[in-house]
Amino acid sequence: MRVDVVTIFPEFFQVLDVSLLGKARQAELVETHVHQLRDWAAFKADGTPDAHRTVDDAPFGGGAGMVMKPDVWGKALDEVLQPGGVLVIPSPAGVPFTQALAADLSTEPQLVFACGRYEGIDARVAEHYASVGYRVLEVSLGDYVLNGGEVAAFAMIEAVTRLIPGFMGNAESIVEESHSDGLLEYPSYTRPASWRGHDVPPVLLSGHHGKVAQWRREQQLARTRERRPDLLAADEQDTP
Ligand code: 6GU
Repeated sequence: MRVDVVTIFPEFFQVLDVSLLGKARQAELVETHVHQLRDWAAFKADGTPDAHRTVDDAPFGGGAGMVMKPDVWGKALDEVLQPGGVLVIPSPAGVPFTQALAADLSTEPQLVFACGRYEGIDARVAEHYASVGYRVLEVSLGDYVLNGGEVAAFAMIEAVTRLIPGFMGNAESIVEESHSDGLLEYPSYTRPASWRGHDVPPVLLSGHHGKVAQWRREQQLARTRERRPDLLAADEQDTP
């Protein structure tokens, strides 16, 4: 997989080298390319030089904040998007980013993250690339507001690239983790068996694999019902 990021803060993505993603890159399962959006803002739409390399402008219709200019994004994405590439636009107004979407994106040949700041990117950018045949997704991490798409893109890149087949050493640790089966993960313990007066649940020391598996399933259900009742099917919710 090839991952491209277009941003006015490319330095932010230097961390990509040292995160989990470093392993996938070493195994040559993913290549990352980070681009400075302002490199496509050296000239204004009329062809005259723009010493300020302006990427934003006031919103039509009025209101607070600035909107990122479609002409600058168009020049950038025309160069960066490859045939078959997917355009991902992090936005608090997007569809929810889920484990299922991460798994879906992990099989795409190219992901291009268009990181907007301010009040977002002119809406015609998403419209245009969808109209010429690209898969375009506006995606949100959750119901809270970040200053820009960079932190969200970073989280999505990590969630997607760790699912690329061959990335993780232990395939089971992906199968068992939270959300892959729609439930939260069970609690985990290691030595010592007693710590500051808190004991590891005795069933985990019993050596009885069947009882351990049953206990873990019960813990998953109890945790999910307590913390994330929205993840349970309607007929499982609010059961005493
Ligand atoms: Cl994807 N972007 C921004 N700016 N804020 C967010 C978000 C994305 N997801 C949650 N909050």
